[in-house]
Amino acid sequence: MSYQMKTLVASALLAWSAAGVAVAADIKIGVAEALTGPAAKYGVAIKNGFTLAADELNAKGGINGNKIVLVVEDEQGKKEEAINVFKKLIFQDKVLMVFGPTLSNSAFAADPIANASKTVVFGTSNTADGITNMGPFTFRNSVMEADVLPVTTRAAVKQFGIKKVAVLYGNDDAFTKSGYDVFKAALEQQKIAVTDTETYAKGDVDFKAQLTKIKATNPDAIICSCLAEEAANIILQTRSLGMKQPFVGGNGFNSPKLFEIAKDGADNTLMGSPWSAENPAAANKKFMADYKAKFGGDPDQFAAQAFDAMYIVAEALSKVKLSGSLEKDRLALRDALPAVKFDGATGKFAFRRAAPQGGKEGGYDAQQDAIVNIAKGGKFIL
Ligand code: 1QQ
Repeated sequence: MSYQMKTLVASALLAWSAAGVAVAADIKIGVAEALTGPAAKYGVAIKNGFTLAADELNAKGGINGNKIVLVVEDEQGKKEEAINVFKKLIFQDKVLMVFGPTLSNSAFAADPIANASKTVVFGTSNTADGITNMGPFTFRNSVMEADVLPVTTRAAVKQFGIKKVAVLYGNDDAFTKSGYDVFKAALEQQKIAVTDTETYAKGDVDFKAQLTKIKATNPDAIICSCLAEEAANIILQTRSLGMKQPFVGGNGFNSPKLFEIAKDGADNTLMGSPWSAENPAAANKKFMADYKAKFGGDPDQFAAQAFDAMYIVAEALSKVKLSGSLEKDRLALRDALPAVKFDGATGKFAFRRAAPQGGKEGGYDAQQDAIVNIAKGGKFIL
């Protein structure tokens, strides 16, 4: 099209919209996830979940006739990259909102940028305490460890008659540290003795020193606040030391990566999650079948949460009359989101307002029940 033609078409569109006739526009949504690096197993599943939902929504005509366009960036599971990517999406690409980042650790670095620029940031996998205390523009549909781990611990006591446990966690990651704090409180509250507490650092691959100490204290189970790859290697090395204890883990365990590495060494691991492949609800069955058809593999919890999150945003956007002013539209989305209720692949969902902290307004957490799963033969079952 020539320049003159383009100008003509543009002014015709403007005249149209000024006359109150809706003009279809793209809705740009930023996706900032760990697509490479150790957290990529989570991040790629998350990206797939968004893609599946956005494609479905667009195939049905988009949102009030407007097409969803995902602007996808790789934040590599690193704080600095999450900051860079958030800045690019918010200031350069001028997206309406941002999904991500994958790890809580990165969210603590990047979410303040979204809050300062009054742009919704929606985490679908951030479960550490304090995420939504970063400000009123932070939302998540991932269920926080504080809501999941006490339930999982109680189930472990019931299942295995546990009286004393050893605890192992990563001490330089926001999620694994937060999970540790929550486990510690739950164990105290449920009067379960701790025989030993051990830590490791990001990137560690040899856990034998810690595990040998744990072995000497003869716990009934091992509590592990760990991301999937570390958890899997810890389990493998536990078995190679001849230890048979069951594991109890958090959200980080819920990845196919756990079984790719630990195989049936992970049997009897307990993990709490709102999503299960065994949930027979129609919405979940359809999600699982469509995911498999599109990506050639089975979805996981993280794909399911991303898929639902896109529908939650779509529901909010369906109530918003987009004005074309980015600032106004970002605020309108922020104001429409809290009221959304949804029943999707992860079941019934609503938002719950986070309490203000340090004089700062809170964002919105997930109000959703966790189901405790147990690992058998290389997968989690109910
Ligand atoms: C967090 C998590 C991880 C397991 C993300 C995939 O829950 O960092 O909060």
